[in-house]
Amino acid sequence: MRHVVRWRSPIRGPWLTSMFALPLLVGLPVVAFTGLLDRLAYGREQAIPPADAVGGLQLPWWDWPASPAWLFRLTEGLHVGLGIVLVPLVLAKLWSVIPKLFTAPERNPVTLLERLSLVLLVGSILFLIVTGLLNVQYDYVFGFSFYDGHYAAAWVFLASFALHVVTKLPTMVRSLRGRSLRTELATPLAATRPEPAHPLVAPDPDPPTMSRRGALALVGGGMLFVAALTVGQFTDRLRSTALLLPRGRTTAPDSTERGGPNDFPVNRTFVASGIAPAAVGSAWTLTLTGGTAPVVLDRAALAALPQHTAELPIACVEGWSTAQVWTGVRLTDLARAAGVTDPETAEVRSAEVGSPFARSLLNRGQTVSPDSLLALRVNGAELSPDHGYPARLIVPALPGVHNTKWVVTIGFSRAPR
Ligand SMILES: Nc1nc2c(c(=O)[nH]1)N[C@H]1C(S)=C(S)[C@@H](COP(=O)(O)O)O[C@H]1N2
Ligand SMILES: [Mo]
Repeated sequence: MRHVVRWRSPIRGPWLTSMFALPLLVGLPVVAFTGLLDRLAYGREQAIPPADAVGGLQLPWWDWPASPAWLFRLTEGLHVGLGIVLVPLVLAKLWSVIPKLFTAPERNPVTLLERLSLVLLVGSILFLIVTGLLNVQYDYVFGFSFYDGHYAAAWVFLASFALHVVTKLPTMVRSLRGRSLRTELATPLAATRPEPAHPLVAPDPDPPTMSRRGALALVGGGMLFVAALTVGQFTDRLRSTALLLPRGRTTAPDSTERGGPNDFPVNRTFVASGIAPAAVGSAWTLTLTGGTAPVVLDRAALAALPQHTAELPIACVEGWSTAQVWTGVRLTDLARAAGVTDPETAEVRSAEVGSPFARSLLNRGQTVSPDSLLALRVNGAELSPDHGYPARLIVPALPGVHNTKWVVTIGFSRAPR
């Protein structure tokens, strides 16, 4: 192989690369698997349809369950949280193999194919990181669907990752066996020498400026730092520390809700929804359909129905999550009020128009769960306008985005007989 550029770090080599690779070998499949689960949780007929196959790649669909209530909070939290924490490690791994990407491959089909799979692996993982981070930080800044783009790239990643693991696993094991971690951890800068000759090892290295243990500590420290900035996204008590992910921190700083029962993250504020205040004022009504005739309830009638309280999370696909205590009317009680005793699905609509989040379609398990509520109150107080007053949907294990706020209609379908 011919070196096009000269790389001089004396600590680059197969052992260091393998040390970076080992935790990725465990962590990246977890990120990928939970990401695919999140897509399943999103549902196939939901408002922003991930519905149909992207490029012919279809997941086997099954109905996302409504129990345990924390399921989506866990899968989404793992996907986004672990995905973010692994970024320094991915970058370190890329740094460690960079000479390989700049050597001209031999012109035989096998090495060319291997090189192509590496390009796809590196390209897809960078694409996934960038789109994922942008989606957490900003509303849809892409010229394409985040959902479809991120999903299609995930398949490119999975295929090239699998090929990479199969072809490189023996090298990784051999490299790790070749040096003792204990010895490396005891080796200071002054005693740091290059690994034996290898395509990754610089032929004429510069003197070391960092030991291998220093490099491991730098990357590990970077991961811990990122983790510390991220953990507040998922932890109500540490919310204010979530510096990396500003949308999850709290309600607006100038909000009158600060410190009150409605002080938890808001995705879209009432003002941003564009709903006319009169539409959710004293003239507001809820229309239930699916029975022989529509049933219309005002808020007093709704409040007079049996009220049920449950602690349920909101877990946003953007990564933040929170758990709050919600009180409202069970969907099954609303179905009965509508004249549907054995509901199959529920289609919930908001007073908001023109937003993909203004409609939510629930499967049977989500419709009949005893904790699935049309909530009127949170933490013992009336819902604030930002959290969906007069009424909002809250369903266990449902992705946050489908917990529609400012609800005006619920349509039930009957179980087929
Ligand atoms: N009508 C409507 N409902 C909505 C949204 C919206 O923009 N419009 N945002 C959804 C999203 S993405 C999330 S994460 C949750 C957040 O609920 P919260 O703002 O009460 O915390 O509301 C969901 N319900
Ligand atoms: Mo969300």
